Amino acid sequence: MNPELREWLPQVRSITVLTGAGVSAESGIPTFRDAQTGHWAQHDPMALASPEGFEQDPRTVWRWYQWRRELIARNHPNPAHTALAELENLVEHFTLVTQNVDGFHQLAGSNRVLELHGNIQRNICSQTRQTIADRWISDHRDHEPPPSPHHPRGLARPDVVWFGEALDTAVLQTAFEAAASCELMIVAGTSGTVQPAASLPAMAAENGARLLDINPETGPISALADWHLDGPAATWLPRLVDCLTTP
Ligand code: BJW
Repeated sequence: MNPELREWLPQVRSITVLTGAGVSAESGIPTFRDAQTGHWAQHDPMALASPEGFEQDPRTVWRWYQWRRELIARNHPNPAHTALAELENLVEHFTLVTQNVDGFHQLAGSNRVLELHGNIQRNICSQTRQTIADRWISDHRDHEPPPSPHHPRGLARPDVVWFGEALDTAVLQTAFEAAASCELMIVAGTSGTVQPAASLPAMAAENGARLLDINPETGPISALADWHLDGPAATWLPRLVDCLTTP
């Protein structure tokens, strides 16, 4: 690790972390844009992750999300998630912002997670966005997707943010504030291509934060970053925690 980073890290009092799909890659969850294994290598993003795609073919979209839910249920958080849960207790001001919908940060023990793109485990009505109880979904599981109890033309859909949909205003505002007020922003496992999440690192840098990018590839975030740690998040994040816990 860069000696300057190693020396500075213990003095940092305020860290905001932005995570993306790469953080769950070592849990066996595919990323979106990996050329070989990513979801978008096999599927058109607009067909599966947009309101228009759902309207056109709700069954295919529902089945894709059910497949992902089952994959998540069979897998577990990895050392990257665990390290971030530990980091929460080691820094005075700590905010974890994630684009991931898998809930692995919470499973690993992170207490406060800002989920920018929602959570795949919940279902909402496609017409009213009201939450649909799990019991209703399992009682209507022979329908793909189940109908909504809230609207005659509504269908159940995952409570995630699709392309063209607005992010939760309060969650996004809190994430912006955390980006604008931190001393260090750690960006791990994201391609930095999807807005508005991708604007958080630049906002942090503009407000004087230093940026640390953790990714086996280089991209727009590494170009902006003060440090790029080249490799998997599950390797580097535990090492960062070691810097704070090992004298
Ligand atoms: C590893 C690793 C390892 C691998 N360790 N790293 C401004 C400019 C241009 C476009 C727009 C703009 N503003 C809005 C847009 C449109 C659009 C957008 O950004 N499009 C771009 C793609 C061009 N944005 C939106 O539509 C957003 N909505 C919006 O802005 O609404 C405005 C509005 C306002 C008011 C009213 C109405 C509307 C919504 C975006 C929603 C994104 N949704 C998805 C699906 C979520 C649900 C689901 O999971 O199914 O979110 S798309 C997908 O991309 C998912 C992810 O969260 C997101 C980001 O992907 P991520 O996490 O970066 O993954 P990858 O695969 O891209 O990268 C993985 C990285 O990991 C790689 O770098 C690897 O190298 C690395 N890696 N292994 C560490 N072991």
